[in-house]
Amino acid sequence: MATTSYLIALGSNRWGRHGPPERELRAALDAIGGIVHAAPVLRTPPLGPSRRRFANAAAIIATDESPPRLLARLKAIERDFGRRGARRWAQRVLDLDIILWSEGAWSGPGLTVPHPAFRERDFVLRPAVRIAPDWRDPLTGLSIRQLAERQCKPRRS
Ligand code: PH2
Ligand code: MG
Ligand code: MG
Repeated sequence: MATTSYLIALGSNRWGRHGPPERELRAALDAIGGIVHAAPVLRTPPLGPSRRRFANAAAIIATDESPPRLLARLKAIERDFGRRGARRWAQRVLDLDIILWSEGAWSGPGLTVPHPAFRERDFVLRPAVRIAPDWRDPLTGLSIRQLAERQCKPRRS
């Protein structure tokens, strides 16, 4: 039995060999394996320059892999699904991001856990709150439910 778990965010806004973005995400869950809980796929408006809407989902996976090992495997799955190039925020067949780890924080070359921007991203929090409302962000101490609620409220600038 794996002793650690991760919260993973999935995104797609391009067709790939499995079909439309929703299908790509479902196929990605099969490829990742070790799924404990998967959130239903949502359609979300693009944040940033891409004009196409995204399909987004989230999953809790159980694995003994370290964060860099898991990241390398997720990157290999992205490549296998046809993702090319590393242009930031370009359209993509598949984006797999590590959001949280049951063991807390991790920082190394090319990888920071918790994901540095997830607290402000509706397209991550909305699926995540469906499967992990009580998981606490180790940096702020806030649960995903609290982060999602905060995100819905109008903010003072
Ligand atoms: N991913 C991005 C940039 N913008 N917008 C939505 N709605 N969903 C995403 O997954 C997404 C995005 C960069 O990873
Ligand atoms: Mg991303
Ligand atoms: Mg990514």
